Amino acid sequence: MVKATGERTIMDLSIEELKALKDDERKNVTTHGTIYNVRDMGDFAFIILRKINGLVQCVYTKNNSEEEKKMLQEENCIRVTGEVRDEQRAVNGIEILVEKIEVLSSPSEELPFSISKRKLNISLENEIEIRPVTLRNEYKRSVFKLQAAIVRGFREYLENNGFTEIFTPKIVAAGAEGGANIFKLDYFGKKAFLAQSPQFYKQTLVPVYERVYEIAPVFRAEKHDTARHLNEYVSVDFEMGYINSFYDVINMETGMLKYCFDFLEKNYALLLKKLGIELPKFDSIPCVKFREAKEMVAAKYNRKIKDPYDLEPEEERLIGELFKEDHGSDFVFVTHYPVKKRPFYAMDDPEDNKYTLSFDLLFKGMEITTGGQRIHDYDAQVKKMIFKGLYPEDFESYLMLHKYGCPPHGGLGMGLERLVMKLIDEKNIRATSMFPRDTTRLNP
Ligand code: AMO
Repeated sequence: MVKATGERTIMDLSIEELKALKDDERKNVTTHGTIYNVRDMGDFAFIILRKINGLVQCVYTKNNSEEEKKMLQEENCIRVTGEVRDEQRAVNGIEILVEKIEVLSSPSEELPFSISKRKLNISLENEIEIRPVTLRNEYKRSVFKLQAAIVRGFREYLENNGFTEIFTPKIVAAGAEGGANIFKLDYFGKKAFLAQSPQFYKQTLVPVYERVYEIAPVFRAEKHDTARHLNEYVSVDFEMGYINSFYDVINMETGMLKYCFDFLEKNYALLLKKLGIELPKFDSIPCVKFREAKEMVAAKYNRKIKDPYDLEPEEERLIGELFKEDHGSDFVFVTHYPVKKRPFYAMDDPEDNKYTLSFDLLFKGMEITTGGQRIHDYDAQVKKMIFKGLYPEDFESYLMLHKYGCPPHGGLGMGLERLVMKLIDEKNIRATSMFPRDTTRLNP
């Protein structure tokens, strides 16, 4: 009888383990990977192997047989045995002098083009069509490795700060964010929606856990195709109780970003190098009120204020430029957004009830986060719902939070794809969504 013990049964060595082999262990080493690229040098060839955590160079002495040609085909999955030696010119500083290659599997068709170039020379549109293949490109797969690494950093920070991870429903009975960008579903004859955010649930869980977070997909039926909107994106949400003001939320986010960037530098230096990223360094992030930011931009760039209630993308870009110039900061918190543009759960500013105790975080001139303090008082919440033209009876389960008591609280939602997009200086959000969903795309 086979018994699973949980012990290591795949004996392949990672790149770190290959590098750490002692002199007397370096002969007759076996490792596996996919042939990423073959560089024919005449008598010998460099085989670049794509492994779990990077590329390894193998040196293979050729015999020019037909069999060899098949064996060295790109995307062959192979097991290779040979001698490991240091080679500073090779990626990762080692190479394997090949003695034996065993082909484990071969593609049935050759790739439409070589995917081993640093950046693929095709349009984003075409590249997305064949993402199952282009993700094998080392740069491309590094982008999504970075996404995963950032989430690890955030998670570690939030856990260290007492947050509990939650998993909330994505099929819901009511929209949390208002507006028309909500997907409708037929749920066994009942009207249902795809969650635009975990807003109601994360607030509901504040009286339970005090601090909660969720990193999960959310859905927006945006009808327009822009370079910064997806119909499904990953939202990094947290919510915290007993805040004194929304500045506590702002501070938590600043701490989270600082921690995450340090975490990346400590644990993913090679990845950052591969992507050519310089992480922003900062001790603090400047804050500016919405109205002042608008006026500053109008004055400095000689622009008319067209929409007094929201920031146009161009205004965000200019605020980013202005704060980079004047404060050397890639980040800026824009605070106190107008009531008119904020959802019903946002708390009004007691000093001026046309504005809310809310904020956006702009990074390199683009909104990446929205957050703020929420209404925690039942009567105030019901009143605000009615003011916004909503029916409190539609929100019965959400309102239990207010009815049965909850602390002053606030939180935020960050678009993960937008953060990565700005970090790697991509112009289109589809470059940082693994399998993007937009108005025309359900595949791959
Ligand atoms: P909001 O709707 O502003 O706020 O969304 C929060 C953040 O999510 C990102 N984002 C998007 N990313 C890609 N495609 C989209 N269509 C898209 N829409 C939004 C942005 C944005 O800043 N519940 C609140 C958050 C809160 O207050 O806790 C909310 O969802 O980066």
